[in-house]
Amino acid sequence: MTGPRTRTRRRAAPLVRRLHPAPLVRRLVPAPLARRLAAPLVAGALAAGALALPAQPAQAAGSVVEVTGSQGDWQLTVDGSPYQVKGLTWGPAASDAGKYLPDLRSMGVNTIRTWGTDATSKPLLDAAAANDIRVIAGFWLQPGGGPGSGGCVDYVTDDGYKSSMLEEFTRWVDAYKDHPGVLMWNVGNESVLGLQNCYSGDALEAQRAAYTSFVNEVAVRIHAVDPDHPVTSTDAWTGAWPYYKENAPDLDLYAVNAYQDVCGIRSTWAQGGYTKPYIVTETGPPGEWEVPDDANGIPEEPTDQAKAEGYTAAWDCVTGHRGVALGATMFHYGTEYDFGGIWFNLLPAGQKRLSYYAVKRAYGAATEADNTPPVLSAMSVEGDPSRVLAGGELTLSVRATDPDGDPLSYEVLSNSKYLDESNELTPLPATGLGGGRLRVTAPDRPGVWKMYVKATDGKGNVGVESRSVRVVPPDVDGTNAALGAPATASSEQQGGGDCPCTAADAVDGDLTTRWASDWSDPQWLSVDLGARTAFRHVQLVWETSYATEYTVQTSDDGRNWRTVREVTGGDGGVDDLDVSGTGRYVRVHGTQRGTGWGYSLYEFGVYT
Ligand SMILES: [Ca+2]
Ligand SMILES: [Ca+2]
Repeated sequence: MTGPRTRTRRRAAPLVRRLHPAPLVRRLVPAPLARRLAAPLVAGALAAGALALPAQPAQAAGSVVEVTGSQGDWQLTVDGSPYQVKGLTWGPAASDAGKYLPDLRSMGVNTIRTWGTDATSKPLLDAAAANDIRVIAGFWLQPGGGPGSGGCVDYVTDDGYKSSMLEEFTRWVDAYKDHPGVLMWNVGNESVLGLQNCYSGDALEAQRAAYTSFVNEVAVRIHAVDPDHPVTSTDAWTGAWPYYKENAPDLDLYAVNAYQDVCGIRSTWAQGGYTKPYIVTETGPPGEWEVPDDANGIPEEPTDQAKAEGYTAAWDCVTGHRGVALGATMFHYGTEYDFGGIWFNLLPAGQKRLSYYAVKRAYGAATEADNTPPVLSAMSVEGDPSRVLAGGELTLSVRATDPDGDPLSYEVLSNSKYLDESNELTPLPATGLGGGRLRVTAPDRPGVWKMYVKATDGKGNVGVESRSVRVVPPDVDGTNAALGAPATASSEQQGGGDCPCTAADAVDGDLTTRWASDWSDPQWLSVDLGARTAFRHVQLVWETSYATEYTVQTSDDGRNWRTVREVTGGDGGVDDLDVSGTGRYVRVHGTQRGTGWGYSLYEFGVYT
């Protein structure tokens, strides 16, 4: 049995910590049977469309896309004309393509990138073609690189998986090869990197070789079905390229996702002795996995302005590698409005940010007439951001100006990713104090939170800044008689995550250690004060696994208990109880858990 998920922040190996939307895994994993049934229908529909061609010129035969030129002087051509990939990765549902693609076109975007291709891709390809945009159509292979991709494949021995993917991919290439929305095929995403989550040492090397050999096999098969579109394969860093160089000679070009390191690709390409050009399939400002930590020990998110400059700089480095870098699909035309969405999306919840306009400028579209977003600066937390009292008043301050003079509306949101890996943003009721000062009630759960201030201009634009605060339990007057006293419990979680989590861990005065019980009711934790002691306050600091119903009890012999307080409707966080009692033993007796896990207390204080 493993306990509640580890609360300590897990920082995986560099590059793995992608705030990926994992779009494919969610979108592209319908039940296998459904996919098999859908395939002939789509093929049939395409056949019918082909018969109706004269009446539908927009669905004319696909383009011929080629990588032409010679070493260091390559270009991509579409029907013979030079084509620089000015792209964005695509986040919304394919069914929303008609809504968003005209906007992408207005940004100067000519290309979008996806992570998977199947029957659901047709509306996206149709809308792309209608808007003179082309798609780098992805095919997903396990394990992938980002969280949520998951799965481990044995590329050395698992012929079943490989033949199934080969059949799957070529089926969709065959279905869409004549579609004018297709630019190229992209096989896999960050699996050379992702395999490190499954293997190590010589086995990892063998898997990486087998994976890139398989990618080559897919490329050969795609070329046989569709000679008119290039095939590439994305990985997470140029460290994957030696494997492709060795094992995937049939790729037409390389592809790499690079954020902070995007400007270093040029030199690694030159040093690697490669004989193929490349595209950058994800880039933008530095990610969560590559920024320095702030004073509270969590990754310091770049400001909106820094992010916007990040896109501009990335594009400059891509275009600076003339004749070799054939363009980029920057990350990310996404609308998710959450932790990852605020980090990377150009338009979270559909509201456009400085980075949206930076990309639009980079791609050569006119922005002079645009109404642009509020510019936030100098966000701060009043008081000590490393010591914010749980449930107390918290005042944030920010300077915001709107280039168009639009009146601004503010919102404050919180996120608990660094406590519990939640991606959600929770709005907090805020009182405007004037002068960019906003007062909210601090979260009740101790730990490091992110606080966001969002300013909207009523013209479809948004500015967002964030800072971290460390929430701590309120001080209690008096002496904590339980501190360091002998403690026992009905059960203790022995292992998993940050455990063992013993009874003593709840009275050690350390907010990073905790007691955790078995996952059943009732459970109790008892502290022996050594002698009959009168107390007047109890403070419980719950971990995520809290109690909704519990009692505080006293005893003189550790066997016969008197209830001095009954709590119902508990919501976790910090419970401060003014309660009078006397006894040698004091215990918390949980009768109803608030989660599917056990009971878990960081600290149990008994104050005299
Ligand atoms: Ca504005
Ligand atoms: Ca503790």
